[in-house]
Amino acid sequence: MKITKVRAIVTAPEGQALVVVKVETDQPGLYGLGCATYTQRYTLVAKAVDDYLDKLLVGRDPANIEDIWQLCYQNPYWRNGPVLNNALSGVDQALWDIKGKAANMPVYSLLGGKCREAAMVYRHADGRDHQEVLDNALKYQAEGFLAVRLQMGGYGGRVKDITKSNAVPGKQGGQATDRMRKMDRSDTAFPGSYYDPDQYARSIPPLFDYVRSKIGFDLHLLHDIHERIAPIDAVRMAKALEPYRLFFLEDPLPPENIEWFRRIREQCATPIAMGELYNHPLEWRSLISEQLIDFIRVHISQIGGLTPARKLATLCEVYGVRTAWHGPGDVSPVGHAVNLHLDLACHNFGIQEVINFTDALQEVFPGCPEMHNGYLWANDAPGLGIDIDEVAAAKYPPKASGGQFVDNTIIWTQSRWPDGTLGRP
Ligand code: GCO
Ligand code: MG
Repeated sequence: MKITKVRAIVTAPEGQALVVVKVETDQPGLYGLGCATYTQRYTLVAKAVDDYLDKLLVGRDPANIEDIWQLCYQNPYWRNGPVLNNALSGVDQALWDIKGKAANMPVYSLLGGKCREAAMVYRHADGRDHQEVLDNALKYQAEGFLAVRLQMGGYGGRVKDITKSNAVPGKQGGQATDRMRKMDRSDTAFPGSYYDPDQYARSIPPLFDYVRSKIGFDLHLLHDIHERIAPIDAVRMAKALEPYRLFFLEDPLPPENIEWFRRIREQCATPIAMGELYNHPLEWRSLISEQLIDFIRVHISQIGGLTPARKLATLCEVYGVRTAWHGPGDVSPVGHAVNLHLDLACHNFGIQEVINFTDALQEVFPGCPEMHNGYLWANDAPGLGIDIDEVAAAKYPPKASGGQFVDNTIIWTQSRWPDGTLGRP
């Protein structure tokens, strides 16, 4: 069998640009799909696939997944950057899809078979105040979900819709604090998404206290710090949240401050989930081998696909770390299917983040995983079990403004403190 074509398909059924790689073969009707979504720089990933990986791979045998992975990884000499890792992931996942179709087996079977029926997922409840967050969490609980992530203020807290014209600190904004109001001069402000790290850090433990006091401990609760506070404040927050028994606290520290995880561990037993920003194996190696985190949460296409993710899951299993693969809207349904195949096959699965597979997503990607009573179920079709309708995909081209973009610029990652300093998004 030979590879005849490798190409990128870009589509944005829900506004966010998704990149999917299609690897075609010389066998009639046999092709594979892989997720290569790096939504913030999607055109660059598509270029890397179309201009380099196609030429590198045409004529090779798609059965040799490991060799092709190593080849794509080291061929550019410099490696582990987000653009090339995503391009590589698209090819890698497509090769697993092809192998499954050729063997007439779902990918979870190739990985050793199911060790659970379905994967427990969590949903995101946000709000401007305690009651709004609680109401949204209760809605998910009523729909049968077993785990809910609570966000209020700062990242995910419905501060306001950000556009270029209103992206200045707002006196009226729900988030406005005295500190912000003092700096509120729209004529001089840098555009951005403003938040007050101190106010945000103080607001989260009382939120969990309120929600736990109303619903008890049956529902699993989670929170994402999104690296928005100083390292010592992350230590304080993890410690303050300990009594509320979080399923996990996510992204307390940016990749630049990895050494601080030890400080969190020394202080408390709040479970830590980490990794959506990681690209390089050295970012996770010591966190796992020294048991400084509880859940690995990488964005599988950012680390180069299913092949490295499967090895990473095994490394985690040895050290008692569980998986919680990143599953936001900027993972394509093909990527969500890959997450799920690993969830079903890895004994050390923890929990899965997932999105609503809307009508538009299902129209473009027939075969999306299905959600029932808080669990995500895979179909039993060979390969990844998901397809792309390219005619439908072409109906949803990414736009320069829409989704996260305003004039081809992303505002939400320009997060700023009250005095205008750029913080971490
Ligand atoms: C999450 C995330 C995401 C990221 C997004 C970046 O935990 O789901 O933090 O929502 O912000 O994927 O593009
Ligand atoms: Mg996150």
